[in-house]
Amino acid sequence: MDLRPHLIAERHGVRHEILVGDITKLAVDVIVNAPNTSLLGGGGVDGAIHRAAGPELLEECRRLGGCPTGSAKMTKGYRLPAKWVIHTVGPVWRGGTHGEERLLAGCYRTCLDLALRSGIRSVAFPSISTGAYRFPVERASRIAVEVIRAHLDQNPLPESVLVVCFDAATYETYARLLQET
Ligand code: AR6
Repeated sequence: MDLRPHLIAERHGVRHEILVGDITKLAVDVIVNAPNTSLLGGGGVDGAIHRAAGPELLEECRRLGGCPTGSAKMTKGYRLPAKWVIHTVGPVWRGGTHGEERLLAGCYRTCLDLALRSGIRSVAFPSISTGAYRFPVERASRIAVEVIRAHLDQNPLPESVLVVCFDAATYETYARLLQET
């Protein structure tokens, strides 16, 4: 399999890419977390981010009072190489008839707007909702790419946007989509 980064968009000579890896290792301004509405920790990417950031992250999350699905809140990155974490709660997939697509688009849009307002230059997203929340990766990847491209077309920040896939199947789905569009 070809695991090289794939292009989502290019603006002012900067490539916005999809790549394979562990988001907790990236030294970007912001990594995005995919927690549940309590923001008090869990498995998947959420568990990995809390383990790498250390217990101070959970302490700050406790003070945030949760977060509604489709919305986002920002904390410090503590022991992570990333300076900040944006926590956004993706929808649980319930067959597609409960506003899941609109809510997932809302996650990407809210994170990018928050990054813009905070002067953030580089952001890395995981594939939100496509793990424990079972959102089909193909639909989720279309939504992610559409919202990211629309934001990049209209706004100066963030300058760099990455989508980090943890497993080969997710990466291959994104790569296929990006070859078609
Ligand atoms: N780096 C990048 N991506 C990762 C990493 C990592 N270190 N670890 C996992 N992924 P999930 P969700 C991928 O389940 O579906 C939690 O318990 C993973 O392979 O983390 O939004 C929360 O507390 C998948 O492709 O998030 C919530 O209760 C993607 O991240 C619930 O799960 C998302 O999978 C949220 O479920």
